[in-house]
Amino acid sequence: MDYLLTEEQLMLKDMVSKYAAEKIAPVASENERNHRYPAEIINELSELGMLGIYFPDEYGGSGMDFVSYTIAIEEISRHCASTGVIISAHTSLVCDPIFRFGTEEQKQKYLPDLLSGNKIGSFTLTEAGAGSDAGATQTTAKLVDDKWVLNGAKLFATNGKEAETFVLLASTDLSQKTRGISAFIVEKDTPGLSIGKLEKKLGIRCSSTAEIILEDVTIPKENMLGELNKGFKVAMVTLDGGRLGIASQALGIAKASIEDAVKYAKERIQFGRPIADLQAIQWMIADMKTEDDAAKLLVWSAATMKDKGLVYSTESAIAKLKASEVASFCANKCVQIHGGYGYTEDFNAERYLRDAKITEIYEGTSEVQRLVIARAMLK
Ligand code: COS
Repeated sequence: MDYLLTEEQLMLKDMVSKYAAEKIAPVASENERNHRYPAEIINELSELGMLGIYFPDEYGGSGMDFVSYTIAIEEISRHCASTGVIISAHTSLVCDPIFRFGTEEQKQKYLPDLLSGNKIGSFTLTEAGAGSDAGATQTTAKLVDDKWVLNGAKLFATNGKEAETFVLLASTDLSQKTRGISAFIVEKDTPGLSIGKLEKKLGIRCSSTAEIILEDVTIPKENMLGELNKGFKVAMVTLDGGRLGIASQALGIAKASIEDAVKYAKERIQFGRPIADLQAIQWMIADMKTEDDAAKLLVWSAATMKDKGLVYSTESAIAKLKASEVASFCANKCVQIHGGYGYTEDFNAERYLRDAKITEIYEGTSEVQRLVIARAMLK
């Protein structure tokens, strides 16, 4: 399907794929087992311009398109899905809303450090009682002496431990639910902001997932991102892009599952011949490839819509729904083809399965994606 890509996109794909195979693959499993944030890899990917792929040069971005971004996330996630989500959350959920909704001053102040990878970003929407129902946000922001004072606790913030810049959603009018939420840019060293519980997770263990506690966190009035009480839309538009980042991460996991399954099927001898000769295995591999190609077309199509400036909320939900379910399907088959060995840490298959599951949950569960798609169909 690479025939759909431009020369520039193909060059990027080649560069990232070689980097990931040489530098990420050898350390991915050990890092994951030790819950180790891949700081060195993130630094090197920053130097390669991978933390600001689709933003203009004037703010320090790499000036490529969004399709290129999806390709890079896929190639990185092919070897380490944790690294994929670290970059995706930073790019899609922090750099993107600042670029799209920020004032010129905010862009000048925050984007160069974020796009160059000098600083890592974290997006904090979720709370204990506001998961799929993101509008139930209870964290508050009150204007006191012309400054915003934030109080509450956010949950499951990807990059929460390493981030220096947060894009944070808080209620500026609790009675208005989704129409009373505003977005803010908050710096890590602001007094009153602390990192709470760090989650212990089934997979993507190199990326931190943190609770962010806000106790009278006082920030300048100009740190509101976008308009007062329009933050829910900032979050939803941001998640439209973020969901394509996760869909691309899912494509990476699916690709890893297919490549490892094919390799193992050719090597593993049972009944006197490679198991690749068995139709049961062949059909699994055929189904994996077919599903993966379908998912990739959906992701690239929605990414192209974003590049063209079209509204792509429904297409993003469709792509994320399909790609995440395909990642789980492929990872599950990869374990199955590996048999008993697939259930051990001697092979990467078990990691792919653990990593795949979260793509069906974060940045909107598969049920939320179906809700978004159904609402668009039935309105
Ligand atoms: N783009 C622009 N605006 C959007 C939008 C989008 N993709 N989706 C919703 N909106 C707008 C709606 O048009 C509506 O606007 P008005 O106030 O002008 O009527 C407003 O946002 C509220 O939308 P809606 O009524 O659909 O809100 P709901 O409370 O029903 O929530 C879902 C909708 C469930 C889709 C939303 O809460 C959601 O995406 N939940 C999952 C959150 C998530 O992904 N969390 C992951 C954590 S982030 S890492």
